[in-house]
Amino acid sequence: MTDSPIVFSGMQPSGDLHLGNLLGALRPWVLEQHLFHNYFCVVDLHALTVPQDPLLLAAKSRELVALYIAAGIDPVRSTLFVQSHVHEHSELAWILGCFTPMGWLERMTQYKDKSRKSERERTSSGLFNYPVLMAADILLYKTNFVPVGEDQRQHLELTRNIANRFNGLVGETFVIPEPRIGHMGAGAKVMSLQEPGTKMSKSAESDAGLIALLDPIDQVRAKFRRAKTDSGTGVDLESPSAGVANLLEIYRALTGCTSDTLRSEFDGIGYGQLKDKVADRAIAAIEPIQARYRELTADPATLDAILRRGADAAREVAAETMSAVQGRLGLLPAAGG
Ligand code: AQP
Repeated sequence: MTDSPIVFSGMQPSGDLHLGNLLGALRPWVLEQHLFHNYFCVVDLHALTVPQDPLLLAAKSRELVALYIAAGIDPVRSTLFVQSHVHEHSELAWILGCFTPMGWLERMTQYKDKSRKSERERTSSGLFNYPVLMAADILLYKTNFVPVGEDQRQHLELTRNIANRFNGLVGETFVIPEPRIGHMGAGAKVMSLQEPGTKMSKSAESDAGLIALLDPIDQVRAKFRRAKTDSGTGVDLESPSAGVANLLEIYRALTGCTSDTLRSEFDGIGYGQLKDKVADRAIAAIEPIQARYRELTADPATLDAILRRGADAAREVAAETMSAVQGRLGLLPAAGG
């Protein structure tokens, strides 16, 4: 396994993990974890880019680790850890920031979208620098592949640009990572059930469009029943509205079915039936995760031990990369180091 390509990815403990996070990232991680040497991180420092309640942040960080495992991440095969437990993430982010032109960050659409939601005076510079921290996360582990949803493509490209710039200016240091997006079929961009023009997101103003992995099952069904479709009466696979197309994509991602199967199952059927079929599949995916999650959270000592082991393993590699970076830049090793 040590010679396997290296995978790094993470999620923010910034809210309720949802079907988009599952289909765009978590499930591909699980399905391919046997192929790679994996680092899966709870990126709590990223969550600080917008205001957080400290008690809630701590609770959500534990919840996220338990959900990773409940969804199928094997903590023996994969290194599971919390970003803030490995101080090299913040250190490398500072250094990479010194190699990142402002203009590159100003072009990031996620920053533009999120900063638009609050006044400029209140937008943190952390939100602006978020992609630099993400680059540090990835580059620390000599990562070859980064499995993420479509929304992270631009940040990934930036990571590659930063790494290439650093390598070009101070010497070959970083492995250039490749994005791994949508390679498991559909699911790379799950849209809100209420506003199918925007992605399903933890930070959405209302949770009506979001299927949280820990939503009560009757609520999951009710949310699918209320999903936006259009004023038509049945599924038209030739030109589905955004809401219908989203439901079909969710179904395709959940089942891995082909276009032919989609056609035979859905062409012409009523919207009520469509919603029920998608809800059934979503519930079949979510229910076992919820059951396993309940078992895991009943044993916090085991979760703590997994995180301690993960942080130790991550630190070892992160420290090695940092010392290579420091050497390149002429930063003196600490006395006795
Ligand atoms: N709607 C989505 N469809 C497919 N993939 C998605 N991802 C997020 N939303 C969708 C993928 O999930 C991973 C974790 O994302 P994150 O926690 O770093 O935050 P995010 O990408 O910003 O996701 P959210 O839910 O919108 O969180 P907030 O609102 O906190 O910013 C990533 O791989 C992402 O691509």
